[in-house]
Amino acid sequence: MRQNSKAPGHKRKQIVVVLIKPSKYDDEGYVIRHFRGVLPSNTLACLSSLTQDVARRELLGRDVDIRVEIYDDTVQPIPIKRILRSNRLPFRRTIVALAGVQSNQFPRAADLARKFREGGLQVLIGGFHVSGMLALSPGISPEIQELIDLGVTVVKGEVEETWGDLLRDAAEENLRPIYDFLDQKPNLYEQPIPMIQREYLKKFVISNFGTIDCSRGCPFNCSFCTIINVQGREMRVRSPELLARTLRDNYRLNKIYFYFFTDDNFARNSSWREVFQMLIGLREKEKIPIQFMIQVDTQSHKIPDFVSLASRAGCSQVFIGMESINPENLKAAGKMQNKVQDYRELISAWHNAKIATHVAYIFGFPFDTPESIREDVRRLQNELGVEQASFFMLTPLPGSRDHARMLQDGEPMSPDLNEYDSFHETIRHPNFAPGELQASYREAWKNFYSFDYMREVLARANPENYWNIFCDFLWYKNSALIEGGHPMIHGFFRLKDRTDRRPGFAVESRLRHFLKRFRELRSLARSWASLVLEMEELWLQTRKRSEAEIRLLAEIQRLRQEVNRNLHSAELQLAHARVRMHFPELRVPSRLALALRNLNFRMAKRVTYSRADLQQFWKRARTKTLLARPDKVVLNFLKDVQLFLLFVRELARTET
Ligand code: B12
Ligand code: SF4
Repeated sequence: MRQNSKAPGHKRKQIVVVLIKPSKYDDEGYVIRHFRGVLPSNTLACLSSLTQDVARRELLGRDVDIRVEIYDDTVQPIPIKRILRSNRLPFRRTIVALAGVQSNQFPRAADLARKFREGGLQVLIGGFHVSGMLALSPGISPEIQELIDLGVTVVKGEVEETWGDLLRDAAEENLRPIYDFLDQKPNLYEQPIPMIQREYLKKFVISNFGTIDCSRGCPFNCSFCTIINVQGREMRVRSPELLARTLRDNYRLNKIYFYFFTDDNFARNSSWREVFQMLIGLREKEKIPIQFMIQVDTQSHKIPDFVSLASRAGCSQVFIGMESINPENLKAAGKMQNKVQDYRELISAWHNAKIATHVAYIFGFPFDTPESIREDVRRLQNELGVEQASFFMLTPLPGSRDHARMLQDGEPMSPDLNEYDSFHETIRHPNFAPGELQASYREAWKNFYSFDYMREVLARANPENYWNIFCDFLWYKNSALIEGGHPMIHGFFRLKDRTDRRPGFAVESRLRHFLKRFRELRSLARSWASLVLEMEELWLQTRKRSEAEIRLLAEIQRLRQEVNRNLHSAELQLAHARVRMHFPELRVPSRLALALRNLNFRMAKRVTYSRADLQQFWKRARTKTLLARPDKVVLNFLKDVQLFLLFVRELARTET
């Protein structure tokens, strides 16, 4: 965006702020990027709003135009050459800000930083890796020092109150190697709210979906947590009025009404009541159909009115920091607020409010074993009945007490930060052989998201939530079991840029790369086909039926019984002949013609149940190809296509 004021007589200065959210590398050194992502970056939205605010307030002077460009490496290639070229004009300065860089994204961010520095651009890096690492580790760690030596500016902490100063230093080409704002935590109350750009959202599966952090910090003290050491244990909140204004604008301008409020613990946001009441007002008075999910702790249900107001305010799902069912593990992690004996009451409280529960669950705590992991998954399903679980492997994340202690004690940890994504083994666990934790972790995903359990969850789902949960299942199964990664990292349809490979991995020849990709895509197509059929069956067995459909089916059933009771076989034959007479244009065997006429009628019945008989037919047809009757093959194929189209139509109708 640009400022309007013009200083006559001389060329206006331009500052281009390029905000880049780096991705990470996969195990083969390719950047993890998808054709469509699932969750847009809140940090990009946040820094973009802050930059626009600096421009609006003319903090760099009246004769400076500020333009902001955002790039998300997880869903688009970074046009490095174009960005480098944009800095060549004498009146323009391009500043690259590597945004919200987590530890697992640091190696990728460092490679991007190197390329921009080689091209002479000013580069800044911020986010949880540098902030967490510098907050708890003594001195500057080697990977951060390496960037500083390259001339990259490292920013520790949050910048709501200082972004203008940083941009001014950059505009004057006077950036310092390190800025430390950790002890100057900004008051968020009146700060600009993260604003999502419509164009950016088009790169995501759901384009009416936004992220906003309504508060920062958490009062608890878990040993694996980085948040408390970067954003602090004292809560800071955003103004509910400003939030309301943004939500209204997002709805009116961009039709965004589904949110992930990214607060680490919304239950400890001291303004939760005001925020919920504001949301209730938007829903009930202004008819803005806001829906959202929040992250809460395991004591949240005990806060008077919290659950009931969340429900009225449009909460459809809570992400609960459960982490473990074993009290010994919770004690070891300092997660004293989690009381296993309260878990059932916690889950029922949210269920009674018709809000789906999604638990965060960590494997790799000291008392875990391969068998205990299996048992935990069973208990999550059978005893607690949670709709969803996200599994993580315990990882000493830089910025956490666990990491600082292990560093100090010289305990072995993976030297590759790219693996600090919570689905790689980064530490040795005495109860697991190397690779065994990884195998148990994978098995947990498979067991939890089994067909039978998903069916059980969907069969009892609140109809308003049915498609949210259904789509989550699709997303989770695709990410964890087909892509072999984590749903919070993987989107849909993996892209691989042959030439953009992690240093240390050779760039393959075109032919080799093409053949490899071909094999990968072939196996992906197979996995996708079986996933889609599984999901179609899940839908058939659990879909919510409308009153009208239930009445229609009952009526059909009644008619059938009446016909069977009252018509002689001769009369039935006559009826069949009449059908043939009414459709003379069809020159196909009469049996097939009749079957085709009946298709819609039969579909109504079949849709209600399952495609198990079709599955059986295709299985038999595959093994005894020559015995399969061609008319049945055609008919069943048509039925399958029709079912599939119905399924896709229903899926496409879901807006969130
Ligand atoms: C929401 C969230 C997610 C969402 C992401 C949604 C989204 N894309 O926005 C989801 C669920 C997808 C997710 C996934 C993961 N997450 Co996450 N996530 C968060 C959470 C809770 C909030 C993020 C947020 O919105 N913060 C608000 C923004 C504005 O804060 P910020 O990014 O820190 O930016 C501020 C400053 O750091 C600074 N800043 C940031 N960048 C820059 C750059 C420059 C140049 C400057 C000057 C300043 C600056 O300015 C900003 C404004 O003050 C954070 C914890 C937290 N409280 O931040 C964890 C957190 C960032 N996630 C974490 C992790 C580990 C992950 C996963 C690897 C885990 C996993 N397997 O799920 C994946 C990685 C996926 C990915 N590609 O991002 C860790 C990172 C720790 C670390 N040391 O790396 C955190 C800190 C939580 C934790 N467990 O400790 N996450
Ligand atoms: S409850 Fe969650 S956010 Fe709070 S300290 Fe524990 S892990 Fe961190």
